[in-house]
Amino acid sequence: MMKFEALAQAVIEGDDVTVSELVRRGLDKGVPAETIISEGLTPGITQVGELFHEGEYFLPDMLLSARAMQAGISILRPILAQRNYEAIATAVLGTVQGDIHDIGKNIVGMMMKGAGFNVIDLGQDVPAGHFVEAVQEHKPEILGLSALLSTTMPAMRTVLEALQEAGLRDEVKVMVGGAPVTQEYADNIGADGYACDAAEAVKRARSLLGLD
Ligand code: B1M
Repeated sequence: MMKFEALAQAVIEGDDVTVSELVRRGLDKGVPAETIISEGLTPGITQVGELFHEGEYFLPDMLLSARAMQAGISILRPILAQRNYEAIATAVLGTVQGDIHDIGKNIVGMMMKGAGFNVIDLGQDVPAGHFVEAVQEHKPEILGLSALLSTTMPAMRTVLEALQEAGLRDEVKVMVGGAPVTQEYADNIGADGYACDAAEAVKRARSLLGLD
C-alpha cells in the first residue's frame, strides 16, 4: 500500500526530497501516476491552499509546497506523457495573463499528451495576443486556457474577444479550466468547453473534436 497521507504531508511541509522518494516508491509498487497525483499530491497542495486562506501559511510556505509538488510531478511527467501513436490533434495551452499558477495546467498538458495530443504549452502569464499568434502559427484544433485566480478569470474572455477580432474564433475550440472556473462561467464567456480536472479535460477535448 502506498502512504498517500505521508505524500500529502510532505507536500504540505514543502519537503521535496521526501515527495520525490515517496513518488518513486509508489511507482515501484505499481501505483498509477494519475492515482499518485489525485490521492497524494493534490490533497496536499489543496490543504496548503486552505492553510494560506486561513492565514496559517504565507507566500513562502506556498512556494515551498508548490516546489515540492513540482518535484513529484517532474518524476511522473514522462510516464503520463508516454504515447506510441500519431498525434490525434494539436492543443495550445496556457495560463492567462496576470496568473502564474501552472501546476494544474501542466497536469492537463501531460494527460493530453498521454492521450495522443500534440501539446504546445505557452506557459503562464500569457497575454491574449500570444494566444492569438499561437493559433495563427500552429493552427491547433483546441486552445486551452487556465486561470486560478478570480481576478484573472476575465482574461479568458479577453482571449475569446481577441480571437474574434482576429477572425479566428471559428477556427479553434476553446476550453477553459482552473479551480475558480465553472461550467456556468465558461458558458457565460462563450467558451466551447469546460473541465474540472485533467482527466475530464482529455474527455472534453475529445468530445469537442467529435472523437467520442
Ligand atoms: Co496561489 N492562490 N496565489 N499560489 N495558490 C490559490 C489559487 C488560492 C485559491 C489560495 C487560497 O487563498 N486559498 C488563492 C486564489 C483566491 C482567488 O482568487 N479565488 C491564491 C492566491 C490569492 C495567490 C496570490 C495572489 C498570493 C499573494 O501573492 N498574496 C499569488 C498570485 C500570483 C499570480 O498568479 N499572479 C499566488 C501565488 C501562488 C504560488 C506562486 C505560491 C503557487 C503557484 C505555483 C505554480 O503554480 N507554479 C500558488 C499555489 C500553489 C496555490 C494553491 C495552494 C494550489 C494551486 C494548485 O497548484 N493546485 C491554490 C489553492 C487551491 O487551488 N486550492 C492557490 C493543484 C492543481 C493540480 O490544481 O490548479 O486547480 P488546479 O488544476 C486542476 C483543475 O483546476 C483543472 O485540472 C487541474 C488538474 O486536475 N484545470 C484545468 C486547471 N487548468 C485547466 C485547464 C483546462 C481544464 C482543466 O482546460 C484548458
